[in-house]
Order: sequence, then structure tokens, then C-alpha cells
Amino acid sequence: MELPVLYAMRSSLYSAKARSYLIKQRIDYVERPPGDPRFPADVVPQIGRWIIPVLQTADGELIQDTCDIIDYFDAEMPPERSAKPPAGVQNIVARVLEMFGSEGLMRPALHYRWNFDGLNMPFVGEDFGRGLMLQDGSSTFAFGPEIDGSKGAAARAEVSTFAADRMRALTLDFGVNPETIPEVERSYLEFLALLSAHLETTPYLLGGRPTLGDFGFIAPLYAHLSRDPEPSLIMKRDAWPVWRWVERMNSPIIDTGEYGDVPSELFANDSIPPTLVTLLEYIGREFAAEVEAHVGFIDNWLAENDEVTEGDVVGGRPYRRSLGLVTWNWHGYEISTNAIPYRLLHLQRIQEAFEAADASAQATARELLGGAGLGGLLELKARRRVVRSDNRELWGAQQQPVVVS
Ligand SMILES: N[C@@H](CCC(=O)N[C@@H](CS)C(=O)NCC(=O)O)C(=O)O
Repeated sequence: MELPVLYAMRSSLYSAKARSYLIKQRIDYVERPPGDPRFPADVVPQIGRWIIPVLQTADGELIQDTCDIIDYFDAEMPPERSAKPPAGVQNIVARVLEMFGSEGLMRPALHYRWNFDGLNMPFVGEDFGRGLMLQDGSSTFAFGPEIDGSKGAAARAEVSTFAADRMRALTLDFGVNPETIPEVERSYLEFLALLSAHLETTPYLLGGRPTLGDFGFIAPLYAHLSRDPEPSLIMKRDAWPVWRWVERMNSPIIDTGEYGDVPSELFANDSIPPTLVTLLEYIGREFAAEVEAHVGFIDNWLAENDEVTEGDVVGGRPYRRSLGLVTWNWHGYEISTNAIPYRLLHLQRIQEAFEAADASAQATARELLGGAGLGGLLELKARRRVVRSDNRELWGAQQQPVVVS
């Protein structure tokens, strides 16, 4: 039987989420970088865009998107190993944490990668070059300029510069600019302090084993914030428990020794401890306004583009992931950031978990998230759902919008 193959890069944010799931669940797999000639030949044409990670299952099926990759394997997991807590408060919170980890830490991730060239670039440049070009010279990079891998280090440098320039340009569209940088840094240090305080009490976000929340958090906290040289120093200096959690999330054993004999179970009685409530309050301050602005912008866009019908590709092309720039107020700064309909999928996941909970868990979750300023996550909706089909995001059925006016 063939092993599953993960097309991924060490320096890629979302690759870490899928990789960590495979490692923690002890799923044997092969990892190939996108510089492998099979990626442009077999994967990109079927997926319809250059994007990582992509999982090729043992049966040869291709799955793009970290949520779908996790769902695919998790469907076969026994409840005591599943990344999804049973229906209830923890299941809702796990998805809130997954959304925030996957989408809400882009400002520090991009800032600490792209604004510290002296320390970062020698390392990040090698990472990009070696992920996008194989060392045996067999790669051709045709996403943008055609670059022939047989030129070795020169080809790697060329491909790395091309990819780095594209990514660096994104920092502005995620709200990192000279005016906001001090606040990006302050807010990230606050986040590290709160996450450290929580991890002082528990090896994983919801207890003795990882859940969707941990896999969401590892996305920005692996490649960008723990592995790139500059932020790596910050994390090691200021947030040892977070650094250790990153190691743990990449270890195939439960790796909780320093906590004593911790059972690999979630917190008892579907509870959420005070240190996690404090972290949720931070997420409310950091992310709630961004989600409100997103849903409002996307709903407005749908109202203005009423020729859109169910089944249309979001953005018109699979690789156009933003509908434009939405302006909103982040900690007192007016910033304009990419409006990404993909994020509605995360909201839908949270809302589905809420609907699956019983009335008492719903009441507890409403109080908990409402108190953290995150009540909107349970309700906000644009006038169409987003669905995924054939590894692309499509507009789904119409629904009654719920937006903040
Ligand atoms: N929602 C996707 C996001 C994947 C994604 O954005 N991947 C980045 C690398 S970390 C990428 O391939 N970017 C290529 C590009 O934007 O051109 C997932 O969860 O898998």
C-alpha cells in the first residue's frame, strides 16, 4: 500500500498545521516539497492553483486545505484520539481557537518574517530555495518566471527571491505598516505571555492531547514565529512554555513529561479553565472586529454582485482568495486588510459545533464567548454560505445575513 504524501514546505504557515496533525496522530506519510517535479506535473493541474499543503491519499486522491485534510483522517479516529472534542463547549472553543490560529495571527507572523532581513533572510532564503527546487537539479519552477533547477544554487536564489517578493508584499495587505508595527509587537508579546500562562497549567490547549485549536495555533507558531531566527529568539527568551509546546506539536509521542503523569484526556466536565478564558478575551480584543468587518464586507459584496449564483467559484478564479480590501479599526488604527471569504468556512464550522451542542452547553458557550467579546462568532453570516468542492471555495446557498451594522 502506498503511503499518503504531503506536499509541504518547512517555511510554510499552513503546511505546519497538516504536518503536525499527521505526526501527532502517528500517521505514516511521505513529505515532498513543491520543488518535486511531481508537484507541478500531477498536483497543480488537478488542484487548479499553486497552493500548499496538498495531501495525496494512499488511494491517490488529492486534498487541499488543512481543515479538509484533518477532517479526512479524523473521521477514522476513535473518540479518545480525535482532534474534535465531543459535542459541547470544548468542541465550540476548539474551533474558535482553530480559526484564530489559522487566520488571526497573520500580522505578527508576517511582521516577524519579513521585517528582520538581517537575521532572517539567510535562513528563510535557503528554506524557500530548497523547498522550491530539488537539490538534484531536476526541478523547473514555472509559477511566474521559468527557472531551471540545473543551475543549482543560482536557481535556488532566483526562485527564492521571486517567492519572497510575493510574500513580502502581503504584509501591507494584512495590516502591518510602519504605523502599526509597535502595536503588532506589543500585542504579540501579550499573546505570548497569555499563552505561556495557560501552558504552564496544561500541555495542550484543552488538556492532555491536541485538538483542532492546537492544530490551528501551530500554523503561525511553527514556521514563522518559532523557526525563523528573529522571532525564534523572542519565543525562546520570553515564552519557554510556548516554545516547548511547538516542539511537542511536532513530536509523535504525547511528550508531556515535565507535567508529570498527565492522562491524555481533555479537561474534565467540558470545562474551560481561567487561563484559557483570559486567552479567549485576548482573542476577542484582537480578532472580533476583524471578523465583523469581514462578514459585513463580504455580505455587501454579495449584495452588489447579485449575479453570483450557488456553485460559482469565490473570487471568479480559484487563486483569487481576496475580494478586496476591507477597512476596519484595529486597536485604534484604521487598517485595510484582505477580505477573505475562506474565513466564512471557519465561522460555519464554529456555528455547526454550536448547533450540535445541547441547550445547556449552548448557554455556557454563549456566556463564555459573549463575555470574551466573541459572541459574534456564533451568529455572524453573510447572505451566502461558502462551500468547498473539488478543492476550491465556491459560493453556497443563500441565507439570512447577520451582520454588525
Ligand atoms: N486555507 C488554506 C491556505 C493554504 C495557503 O494559503 N497556503 C500558502 C502557503 S502557507 C500558499 O500556498 N500560498 C501560495 C500563494 O498564495 O500563492 C489551507 O488551510 O490549506
